[in-house]
Amino acid sequence: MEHNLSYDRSHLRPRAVHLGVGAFHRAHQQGYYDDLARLNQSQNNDWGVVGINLTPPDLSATHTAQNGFYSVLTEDGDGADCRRIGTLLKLHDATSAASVSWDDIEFVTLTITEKGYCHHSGSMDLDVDKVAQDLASPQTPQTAIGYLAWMLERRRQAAGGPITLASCDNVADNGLLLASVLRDYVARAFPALSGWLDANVTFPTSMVDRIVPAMSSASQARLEAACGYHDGLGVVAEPFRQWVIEDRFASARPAFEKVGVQIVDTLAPYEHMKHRLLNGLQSSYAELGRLCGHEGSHGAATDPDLESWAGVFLASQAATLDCPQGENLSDYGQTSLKRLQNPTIHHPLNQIASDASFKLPQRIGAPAAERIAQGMSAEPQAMVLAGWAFQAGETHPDSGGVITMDPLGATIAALRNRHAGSATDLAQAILALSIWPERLREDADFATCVADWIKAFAGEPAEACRAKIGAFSREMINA
Ligand code: NAI
Ligand code: CS2
Repeated sequence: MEHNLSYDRSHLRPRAVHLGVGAFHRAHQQGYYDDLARLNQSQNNDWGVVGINLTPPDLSATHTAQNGFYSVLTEDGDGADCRRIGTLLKLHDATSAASVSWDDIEFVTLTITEKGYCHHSGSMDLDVDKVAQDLASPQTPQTAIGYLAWMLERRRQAAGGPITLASCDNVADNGLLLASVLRDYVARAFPALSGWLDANVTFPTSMVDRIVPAMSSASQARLEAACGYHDGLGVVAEPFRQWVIEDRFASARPAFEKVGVQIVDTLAPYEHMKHRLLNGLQSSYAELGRLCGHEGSHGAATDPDLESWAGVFLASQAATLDCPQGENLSDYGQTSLKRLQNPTIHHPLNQIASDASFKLPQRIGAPAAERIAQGMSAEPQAMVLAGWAFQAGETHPDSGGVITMDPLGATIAALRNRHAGSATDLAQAILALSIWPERLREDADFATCVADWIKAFAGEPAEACRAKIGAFSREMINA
């Protein structure tokens, strides 16, 4: 186990900002900065990060109390490794975020969750209260977009230099989305900033990957047993990690390629592969695995019926993908399943099902629409949406107290109640939602398929749902 830093933190400078210092950022991107700091310091590896959390929980006091250090425990069935991280130089909450100096900041990353972009089809969602409040007083912003706009406006006024903003959230075309929402907000709040933004800011898309479940009392205990001290910022994650960024930097950037980050010209194939295979499988387990009585992805992924399901689902999704350079889609799918079978990572299906209305469109809806457009069956995707139709809006905690939250949850629950007597009406109502690709909303056969699976699952105990999914999967495999 490694407990000590092998570098002198006084060499690090605040050159990067990260918005949304949740479990994921602490376990993933900080590891790459930390790897860089561990390289020979004569190579000017002086990148340190200032973290900003605009929403609770406020971790800044804990960060200060721990002198800015925390640990990441990575584990799987083969072993564990405890890494101490020292590159998160400072952590701010909403009360001090506006006081952060961006003068030396050249690279900004975000993991603010799917709904943190407060958007509707790439424009600001003006129905969100905080958006309206930010537009009314843009110099005291509460949203992430409002905050970024205010910081950039101050940079413009101070004749500051170009800067790169990289969304790292699991949303489709995350760089394009960030650019589009920010431009829309800036045009309304700081019109004079629009031209500066176009000339000085780039928005590379990126794909980030490491399974980092929310901390539980059990993972906290394992972390502290392995690392040897109480750690209020520590996280437990799987060993696997990947970060691919589009090569569109407006300013200096960390030499990430030295520590395994892939800098590529075209990001979409990597993003689609991850969203549709790994994330798609996770979401399929969240919707179907819970119907089969499972609470965590490990239980679902090691259930023989759902393991058969994985083979069918992954092949169906892979048929919609262009293989990124250096990857093999079949191997990627198998590795994804194996990662979910990691016995030490307890990822609650209720957590994965959270915000499903933001996740399923790119994970399930887009590949389903593409399969239909190419004349292929989209039955595996219809099964996932049938499972979602049953459970969206349910807020019963699992045995660990984890509940599912989704901004559209109440809407889906209301549709379910209204159409309780008709699977056909329920399927049509959920598919009419604007979150789905047009092709999917218009396809009567797909709606019938979703309705058939709603009927197949309705009122059935977990054992029967599992048997039906297993039988379907074996039939597909043998076909
Ligand atoms: P978390 O719950 O530990 O942290 C969420 C972070 O987002 C917090 O820092 C919070 O301040 C910020 N946030 C939440 N709502 C916000 C809002 N409305 N405006 C501004 N900031 C907001 O979650 P975690 O694990 O850090 O994941 C965050 C995101 O990272 C995910 O939604 C996903 O897009 C991405 N991600 C997560 C992975 C994981 O395995 N946990 C893996 C790959 C990507
Ligand atoms: C998960 C992801 O909660 C979820 O939606 O599917 O957070 C997943 O664990 C990561 O994308 C893995 O990189």
